[in-house]
Amino acid sequence: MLKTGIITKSTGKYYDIRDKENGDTISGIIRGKFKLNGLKLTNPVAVGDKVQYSIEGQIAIIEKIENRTNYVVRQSPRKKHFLHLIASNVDQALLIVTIVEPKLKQGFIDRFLLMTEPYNIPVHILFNKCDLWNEEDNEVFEYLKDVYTDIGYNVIKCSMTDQTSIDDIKSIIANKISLISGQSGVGKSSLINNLLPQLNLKTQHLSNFSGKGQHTTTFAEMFDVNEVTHIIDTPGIKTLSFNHLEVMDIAHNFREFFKYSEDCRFGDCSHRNEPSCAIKEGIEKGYISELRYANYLQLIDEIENQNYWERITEY
Ligand SMILES: Nc1nc2c(ncn2[C@@H]2O[C@H](COP(=O)(O)OP(=O)(O)OP(=O)(O)O)[C@@H](O)[C@H]2O)c(=O)[nH]1
Ligand SMILES: [Mg+2]
Ligand SMILES: [Zn+2]
Repeated sequence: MLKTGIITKSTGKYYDIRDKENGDTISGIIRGKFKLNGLKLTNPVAVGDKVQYSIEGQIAIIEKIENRTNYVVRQSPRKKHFLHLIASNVDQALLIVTIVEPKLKQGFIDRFLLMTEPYNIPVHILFNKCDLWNEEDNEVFEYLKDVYTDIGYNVIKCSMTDQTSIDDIKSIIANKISLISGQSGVGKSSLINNLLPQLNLKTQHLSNFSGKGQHTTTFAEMFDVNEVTHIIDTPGIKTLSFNHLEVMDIAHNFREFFKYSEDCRFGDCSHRNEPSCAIKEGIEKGYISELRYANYLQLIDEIENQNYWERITEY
């Protein structure tokens, strides 16, 4: 008889499974091979996965992964031809970014949104550490806030030193499973410590603020705020590449481009040099963000260069 449970922690080789019946947590491993859309995965099972398992001695053997309602997946940072699952079956994502300490990487938000868009996972973009902002930083925030609220994302500014911020976030996460993600050092674990002080998670040392330092959180883990509210802490993201995608995948997952693209002359318009392109028209008229467009161009160039390089080195 197989038991059922949910993955609450993934360390690469071992997985914590919380049993559905009794709520106990047991450590498990995977048997067999699992793929995702024909692509290899560095971690076949992710936090949030619902699994069936058997028990052999002290250890659980994961035999089956139940169908996912959604998942967030990235290209593996170490193995280019592998995918890495960040989490599965989430209700929403909290993308934590900073303007300073560490500096926001150009294009990072748009790259992140490429991972949540295929399943329409709602994203709240939290601009953290606003206690450190000067006037200029505030202007950057206001600018970015407009860019992302215009296309339907919830944008807030917050600080982990401010109780009102924490209360706002508490109401955002209530009764949901939330993925907490972002670059290293932005305050993901600090947020979770504020929500669940008893956890006392390790956070980055002040001297390490450059963002180039070590990642403090190294594994994804789900924590329970209460019985119906769960949050998933994840390791900081350094870079996001999308060489497993095609240009049209990118075009379709820039949500406002997709919306207006039905007015492009060509059905497969890449919005670059094609005539009568509704996206370029939208930029001229001001209803599509130039910043989003610049980041889009950068992404599709990257993909094309990569694919070209792979073709000519494949013999
Ligand atoms: N001034 C200020 N510092 C903050 C704020 N939030 C977090 N910090 C500090 O930023 C540093 C990094 O925070 P962490 O919570 O470790 O960041 P993280 O996103 O979990 O980092 P990784 O686990 O490496 O991905 C810590 O020293 C925190 O105390 C904030 O709102 N304001
Ligand atoms: Mg952390
Ligand atoms: Zn177009």
